[in-house]
Amino acid sequence: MLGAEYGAERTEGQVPPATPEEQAELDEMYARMEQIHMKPLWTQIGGLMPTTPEPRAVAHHWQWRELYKLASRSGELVPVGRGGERRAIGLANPGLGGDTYISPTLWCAIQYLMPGENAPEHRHSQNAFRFVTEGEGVWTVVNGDPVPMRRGDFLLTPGWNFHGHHNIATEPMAWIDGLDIPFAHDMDTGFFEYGTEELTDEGTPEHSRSEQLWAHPGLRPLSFPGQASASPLGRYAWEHTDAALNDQLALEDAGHAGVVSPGHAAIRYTNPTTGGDVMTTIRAEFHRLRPGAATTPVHEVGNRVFQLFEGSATIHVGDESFTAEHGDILNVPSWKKWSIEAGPDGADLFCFSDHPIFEALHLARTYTPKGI
Ligand code: 1HN
Repeated sequence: MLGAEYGAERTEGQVPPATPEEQAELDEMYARMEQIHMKPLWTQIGGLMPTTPEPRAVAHHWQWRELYKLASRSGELVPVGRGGERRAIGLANPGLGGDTYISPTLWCAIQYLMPGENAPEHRHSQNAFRFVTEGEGVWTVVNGDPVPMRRGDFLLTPGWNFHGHHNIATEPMAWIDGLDIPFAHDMDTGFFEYGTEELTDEGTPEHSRSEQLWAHPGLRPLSFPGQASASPLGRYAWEHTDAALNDQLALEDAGHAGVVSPGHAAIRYTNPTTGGDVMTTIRAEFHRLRPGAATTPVHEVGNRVFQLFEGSATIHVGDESFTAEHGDILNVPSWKKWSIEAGPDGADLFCFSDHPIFEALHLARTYTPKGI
């Protein structure tokens, strides 16, 4: 149906019926093509060039309760250290053939660090972030700068920055990691290097050096002019995200512009040197819905991943609906219509996507169905 709105429905090529003799010749030709690794277009064009995107990835819902239970079990059974590097357990989209890909471009994992544990330093060209679902007590050390990780914080490790983590608390801590590993892997662009086994700075400052420089609203240090392709800010503290969203809803209450749509406040995390996305391959946002409010349904090129942070929501993807609670993770494959309806206590959702890739390549499209 959506295809029709984009142009004429596709018609299959007419293949004239073959006599037994002709069929034998065709079979022989196709067999020879296969032998020397050729494949004709006319047998596959519908799959290669669908009218609108037909993702192999499916929408899938992972329950935080289950993820956490298994991450915690792996904390009892599997040490963290050099070689394995991280106690991170990736989410494998059931449509993607067993690869640890939540979408064709994105990796999403739950990571678990026990009290007193260190995840050793390394660096890779893949871009990475962390979002803290709950807890505190871990510092991630990025290029020697210890960055506190607390509930609701969004933290960056852009490609090729050394990073390791240490838990100084008396409790284990879990968070989610997002990386562009599938994109780097499938495009053969990945590089990796070990750093020190011990962290370069085991300090536990209240604010990272990157926040001291870059976390003052609208104010940039003159010592770092120009644009950086990745945000130099290592931590987007929850208090700022929360306040920004509350203020949008307060403006709505007072009858002023500010929300995306009725009852729907949202922010995008940005690179303070450009105002654009935090990293070249990953976009990150936070959405807050009032009780019962809903987002506008939309189709988009690219892949989104949501984590339900607080409250509850029904997430509609294509013809399916999923009920998400605290910590649950759900992905939206490219071009599947999606919308979110908040539960009775409202809904706070963290969201990341690969949209910057498609915007940079001028492949981005969105489509908002009419009459809804
Ligand atoms: C990585 O370095 C981290 O630094 C997390 O916490 C997940 C998944 C694959 C490869 C490297 C981290 C990762 C990762």
